[in-house]
Amino acid sequence: MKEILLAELKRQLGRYVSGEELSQRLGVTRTAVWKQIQALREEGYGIEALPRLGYRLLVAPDLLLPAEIQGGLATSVLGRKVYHYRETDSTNRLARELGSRGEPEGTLVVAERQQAGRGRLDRKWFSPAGGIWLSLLLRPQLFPHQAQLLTLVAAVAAVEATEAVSGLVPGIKWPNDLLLAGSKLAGILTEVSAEIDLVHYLVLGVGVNANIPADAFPAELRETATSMLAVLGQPVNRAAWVRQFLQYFEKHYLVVGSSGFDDLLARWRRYSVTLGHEVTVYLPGRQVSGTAIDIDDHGALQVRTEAGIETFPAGEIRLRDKGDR
Ligand code: BT5
Repeated sequence: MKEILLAELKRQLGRYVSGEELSQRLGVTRTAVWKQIQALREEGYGIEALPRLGYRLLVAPDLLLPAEIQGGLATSVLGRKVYHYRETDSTNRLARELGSRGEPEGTLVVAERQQAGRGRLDRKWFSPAGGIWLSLLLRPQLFPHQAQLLTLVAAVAAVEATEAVSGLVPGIKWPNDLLLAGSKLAGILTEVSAEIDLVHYLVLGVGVNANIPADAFPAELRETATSMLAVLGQPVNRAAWVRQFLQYFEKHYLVVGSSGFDDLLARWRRYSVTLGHEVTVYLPGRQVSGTAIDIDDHGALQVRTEAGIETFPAGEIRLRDKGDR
């Protein structure tokens, strides 16, 4: 009901809507309307209330609140349930907890900041206010070795969402980085709970430097990280980014489920800044250099080295001819 009330106030943005009209539209008492107005105010919505005139929405908070994400969201499964935190340790950790408790596919966890945001191999992920820190709970019908492919789905959907809200088209560096002019805009962390031949659930964590000023990055990231704000000079609508991401992701997820990964892999190749380039692949105990030639049907990277073609299902790469740091 709060969502409908908010939608109504937004539809009539800047105008007064009487308590009577709202109570009729929502089919509840005027006291119930007042209670929901109070709840919205507590979330940070600026709502004026005047006797005889009614209610008027003045400002919506710049937060990733469920009502902001779900208003106009055109998905059937993803993001139908949203958990929002002003601050948490890690949205991936929370989503894993929800996964083990049996929460449904598509459940979304978003946070304004994370105190213990994580990258791969337990690396730290810098997660201040202004970014988009989200985790999506999925229950795909896939074998565990196919989970990597969903990282590629997320990367493609993140590029498309970024283009939709900012006009910027990041490149994808295999397997999980989005780059703008060579600097890292976003990263993806996929975690799987599985047995040998069965995925119980999968958590897809995406971190995007949306509205983070360039000088807010700590010294060790200043040379390698970037944000949409830093490139555009103006902030983007973060809730709109999340909505676009969920919509693109769901679209690809459904196609993948019914017809396989061919279309998705073709899109990934189009956005790739890895294929065709000289790379060094870092593996435990050794490193291999060569030309990245393609990704295979499982999302593994194929590299032509002096010894022939080698395939890497996972790993860390450096783009040598792009001055990658
Ligand atoms: C990643 O790891 O790129 C995956 C990042 C996933 C973060 C999301 S946020 C929501 C969800 N909840 C979580 O706890 N995590 C996920 P990796 O490829 O390992 O890259 C990590 C490296 O990127 C670090 O060692 C730093 O060098 C760098 N880094 C850290 N924070 C960054 C930032 N905000 N922007 C760009 N680079 C960053």
